Amino acid sequence: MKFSTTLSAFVLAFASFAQAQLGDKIAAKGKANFGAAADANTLQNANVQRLLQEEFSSVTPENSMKWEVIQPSLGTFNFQQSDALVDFAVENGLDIRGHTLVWHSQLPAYVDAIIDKDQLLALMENHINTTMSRYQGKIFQWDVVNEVFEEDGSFRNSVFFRLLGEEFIDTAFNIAASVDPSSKLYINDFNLDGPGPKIDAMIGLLGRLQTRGVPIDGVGSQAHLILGQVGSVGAQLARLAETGLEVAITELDIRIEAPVDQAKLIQQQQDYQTVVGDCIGIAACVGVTVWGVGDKDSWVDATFAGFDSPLLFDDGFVKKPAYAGVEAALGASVVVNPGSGQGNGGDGGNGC
Ligand code: 9MR
Repeated sequence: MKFSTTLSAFVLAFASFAQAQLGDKIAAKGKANFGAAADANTLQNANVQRLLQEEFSSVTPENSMKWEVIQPSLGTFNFQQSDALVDFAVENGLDIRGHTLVWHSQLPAYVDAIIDKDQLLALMENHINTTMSRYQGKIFQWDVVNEVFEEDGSFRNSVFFRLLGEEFIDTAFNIAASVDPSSKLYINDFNLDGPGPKIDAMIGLLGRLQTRGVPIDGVGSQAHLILGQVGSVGAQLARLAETGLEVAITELDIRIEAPVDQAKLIQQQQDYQTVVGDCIGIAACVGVTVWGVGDKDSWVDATFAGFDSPLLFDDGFVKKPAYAGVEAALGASVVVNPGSGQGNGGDGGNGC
């Protein structure tokens, strides 16, 4: 009896030692995190909890720290969902990326309706203060402002920009830095994956913020990508890194146009290897977060008709070939047969 208990303990210990842990592997490359988005809703699934524990080193609240959830009506704060995520992360030793404090979307109507500059400033200050202080010292990176640019590089016509101009960004970072100096403060955006006016505008802004001494630490490239269209990601990440700030891939997914077949899944494996490899190859790139654990829970299904299967684990939370692509990029082993989805000498593709 005692022997078998000891044996099972050994087998368990060995099994967990042998498990591929993306967080550990990226740490061995000198990076901070390999994370995934989750929230109380997706955490209800035991597979999501297990994979976060086994594979990832950080978690981003997919929705629970957004303004409409935290402060749905003026002065009424609700931290129930974000607390659940933070508690899970703390219990399981996961770092947390805070997302997001000042964003035009998922913003209650009472904020959008403001027309007085001072009222908006006071509200922003109170929202950032209240939210950040609750989790002070627990959030290693915060997306302080999110998605400030239109595709043509002009500032988005949010209530923040309308009333305060570009300076709303300075103000948000200054407040954030005063609340939690231990957290790295980020600006985050999508479609920074290819050359064009949007990334040019971002790089211009980052230069001005630095010149003005704004306490910004990093820029997040969300990287919501399309199968076969990842070739320019590395060069653009390198341009962001040239600003001297740290960079991170913050919301990675690579969506596939239906019908999904094996050839497309293998292309996706190569695309994941390319993109994660891009971060590994850039010293200032500190980590990668994928926007969800399993395909089943991804925003892609609900948002892009005809697109599917963007993540590392399938609808049944089984590893996809994409997982082996990430492992290969993390240098765990070499992909000797990119067609098999498990030709990495490790445990990629074994479905656990
Ligand atoms: O994944 C999020 C989805 O559940 C929400 O419905 C959506 C609402 O805007 O936001 C999604 O997350 C977004 C993130 O917060 C910011 N970058 C784009 C992400 C995908 O839309």
